[in-house]
Parts: sequence; C-alpha cells; structure tokens
Amino acid sequence: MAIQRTFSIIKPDAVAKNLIGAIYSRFESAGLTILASKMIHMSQEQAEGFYAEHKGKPFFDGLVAFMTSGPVMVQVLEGENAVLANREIMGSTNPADAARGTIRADYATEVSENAVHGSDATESAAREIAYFFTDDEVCPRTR
Ligand code: RTP
Ligand code: MG
Repeated sequence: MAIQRTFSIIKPDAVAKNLIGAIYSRFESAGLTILASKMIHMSQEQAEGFYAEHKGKPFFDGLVAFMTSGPVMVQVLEGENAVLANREIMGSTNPADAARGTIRADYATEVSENAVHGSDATESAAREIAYFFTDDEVCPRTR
C-alpha cells in the first residue's frame, strides 16, 4: 500500500450539528493525518465548480443549494491508501445503506445531507485539493 492524500469536506449539516471534532477524531483514529484544514462558506460558483461532474443530474441544484447553505470544513488527509480508507469510514452515499459504525450511518439520515464528502480516486483528490488549497496551506508532518 502507498501513502496517499485525499480531500474531505465536513458538510453543512454536520457542521451545524457540532460534529467537527467527532468527525476529525474518526479520521485520526483511522490513521488519517490532517495536513490542512479550514472553515469556508462556499459561494454558488465555488460549489457548482466543485460538483461540475454532476451538472445536469436531477439532484445537482439541490446539492449546490445544500453545500452553500452554511459553513463547511475542508481538509487534506494523508495516510496509507487514504482515498479508500476515508471512503470506508464515511460509508455509502445513502446513509440508509451505510455500514454500522461509519460516519454517514452514525451522523446522517438523508442522501441529500450526508455529513461528509471524500474524493473517489487519487486523480480527483489531487484536483479537489488544488481547488481549495494552495501548496503552502498544506503542511506535511515533520515529526
Ligand atoms: P461525495 O462526492 O459527496 O463524497 O459523495 P459520493 O461520492 O458518495 O456521491 P456522488 O455520487 O459523488 O454524489 C455527490 C453527492 O450528491 C448527492 N446525491 N444525491 N438524491 C440523490 O440521488 C443523490 N445522489 C447523490 C449526495 O449528497 C452525494 O454525496
Ligand atoms: Mg463523489
């Protein structure tokens, strides 16, 4: 296995429920190290650009409205096989299908408000990290 980086968002529903610390704890317990982190309130343009691959789908407008409805936490996570490791602790897109003990099973009930985003491949991770962070905002561990 290789050390990878992935991009993560704690979505407006989970931020509103004061779950930032609980979700960061899940990342760290899973061996994912936080290399960059900030709170932002996405603009319409920022959210549409981030989810460009979904443009034209029936849930696109609702997704953009939700993602701009309140602040989010965006972060870069690093660890062994980080892309898949993060997807595993997140659980399935629809919380109803998410395995017990995953973030979405424990903290979300709706597919449209499912607590977290995680990159689905190393290529999308690199693109998504660069979408929200400059190189000097990402701080590799020195010890
Ligand atoms: P994400 O990108 O947020 O990590 O979620 P994902 O890969 O598990 O799901 P994706 O297919 O990329 O969809 C992005 C987000 O769109 C919303 N969605 N709603 N109503 C629906 O059928 C539907 N399908 C997708 C979800 O909030 C999903 O996280
Ligand atoms: Mg996705």
